[in-house]
Amino acid sequence: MSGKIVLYNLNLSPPVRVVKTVARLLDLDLEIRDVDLLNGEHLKEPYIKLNPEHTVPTLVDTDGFAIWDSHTICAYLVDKYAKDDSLYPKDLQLRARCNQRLFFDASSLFVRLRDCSVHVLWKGGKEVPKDKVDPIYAAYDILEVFLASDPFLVGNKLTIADISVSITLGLLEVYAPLQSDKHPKILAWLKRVKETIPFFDEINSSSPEQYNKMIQGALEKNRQS
Ligand SMILES: N[C@@H](CCC(=O)N[C@@H](CS)C(=O)NCC(=O)O)C(=O)O
Repeated sequence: MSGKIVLYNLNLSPPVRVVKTVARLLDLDLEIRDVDLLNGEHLKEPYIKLNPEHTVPTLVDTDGFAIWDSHTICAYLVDKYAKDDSLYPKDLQLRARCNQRLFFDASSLFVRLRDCSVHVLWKGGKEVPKDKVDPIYAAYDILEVFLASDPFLVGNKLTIADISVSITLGLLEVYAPLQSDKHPKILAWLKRVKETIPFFDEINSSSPEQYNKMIQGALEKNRQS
């Protein structure tokens, strides 16, 4: 055991960057171990033994406890290491609302992003069809409602839900750019999240461009084949 909390990493991955952002807010010193997803390292031992779902991020705490899924990891880190509960409130109803937003990220936003990625990167898609882009815009409409009367996704304070959702949106925008006339609440909230986390861009800003390059390159190649 290294004595440090270990994070299994892929820089481009939104859920990994969510954990990195939360860990930095908590002042945690992580040992970063890259996982070579392109060459299938995540599908083999020893990684598959650590996390049978073979996803990144996986976190291993200093006592050897292993946990994965960014939402679960962030909740765990705040519960265990934060000085207070503001990032993941203990109040029953605030926590329920925070969980609802986290599950919205996991079950709606991230799934729609993965659908588009799989279509282009693994299924040879020559374009991203409307039936994959429309559900992203439908999710944005729901987010506009979540943000109708509060500055953050759970009331007036930043929580791990804001971090998860904002980072997923960074890549979703590659397929469905936000529009100032249709998504004013989301755009104002994104600005607020970035202002609240001074190092947000340091961890997250280069990935949407890199991801966009990868997707445009794959689309180009798929069109030629
Ligand atoms: N719900 C998970 C999603 C994690 C996920 O799907 N990560 C992708 C990279 S962005 C991955 O590891 N894919 C490899 C695989 O599913 O085999 C989380 O929030 O951590």
